[in-house]
Amino acid sequence: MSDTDTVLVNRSGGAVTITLNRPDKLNAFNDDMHLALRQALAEAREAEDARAILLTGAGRAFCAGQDLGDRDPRRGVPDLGHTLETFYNPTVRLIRAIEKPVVCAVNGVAAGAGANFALACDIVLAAKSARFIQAFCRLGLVPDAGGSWHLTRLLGEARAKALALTGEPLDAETAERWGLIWKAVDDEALADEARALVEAFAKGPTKGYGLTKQAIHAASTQTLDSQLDMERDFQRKAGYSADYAEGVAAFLEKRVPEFSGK
Ligand code: LHQ
Repeated sequence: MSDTDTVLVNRSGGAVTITLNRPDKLNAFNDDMHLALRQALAEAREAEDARAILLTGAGRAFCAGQDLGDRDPRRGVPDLGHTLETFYNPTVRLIRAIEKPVVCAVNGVAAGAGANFALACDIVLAAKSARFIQAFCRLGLVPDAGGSWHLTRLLGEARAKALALTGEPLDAETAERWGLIWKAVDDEALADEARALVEAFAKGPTKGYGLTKQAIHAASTQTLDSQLDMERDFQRKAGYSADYAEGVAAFLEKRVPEFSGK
């Protein structure tokens, strides 16, 4: 890890912290940062002893979306569909597919795809000074990185359209009130609160968390009937886990469970 790395990775016990690290550019994405983020996420997904992930940004911003200097039409018209297919979409799919909790600590402004990467995470905490900006409309673009999907599901069409068509910044406390994120936190408390949450997840029943994520993701497209079937199948799997045995034993023995994540 060096100061010039576009993404910093820190392991502490089962918690992996991934920090977007181009603070001079408000952590805007260049191609290198895309690939480094994807590699860090993929490694955290694969490592058995990595049990929870925290995504955050270095400096005063979380992420300003695409580095616009790298997709400047004055230097030749770029194929932005190719950019999404190559860089953005695989990472959004990966975040959603990780069978471990992914927490996002939005430490400052989150604009464009930066905002929408945050929304792809499982739990979003944001500093009260942070703002979410669907900046795409200012450039003649459409919300990407899953933004049109997450905004609509989380907020409904009225608010999703207003945010996307006006590009008006949404402050963290309103984002919490509207249900776009989990919690707005005092700026100076954000890092500690996010770390505590991820450390707690890293000691939790990882298999059960993974199945819970999958069930909730499926809920928006399934009927109640199919969802009940899925819950039955997932509960069967969870019931065979070592963590279920430990959870019940700990409850009955009136002690704190020691989950292995297995
Ligand atoms: C930046 C950026 C940036 C480069 C700040 N790029 N330098 C996908 C497919 C392919 C192409 C298109 O995009 C997409 C997805 C997207 O994400 S589209 C949306 C792209 N993002 C934006 O439009 C946001 C652009 N940034 C801003 O509007 C402002 O910087 C915000 C509101 C985020 C923050 O404003 P301030 O706090 O006033 O900071 P600032 O504007 O002064 O920025 C600080 C520096 O960061 C500055 O550089 P400088 O050398 O002058 O200090 C900016 O140029 C640079 N920066 N965002 N996206």
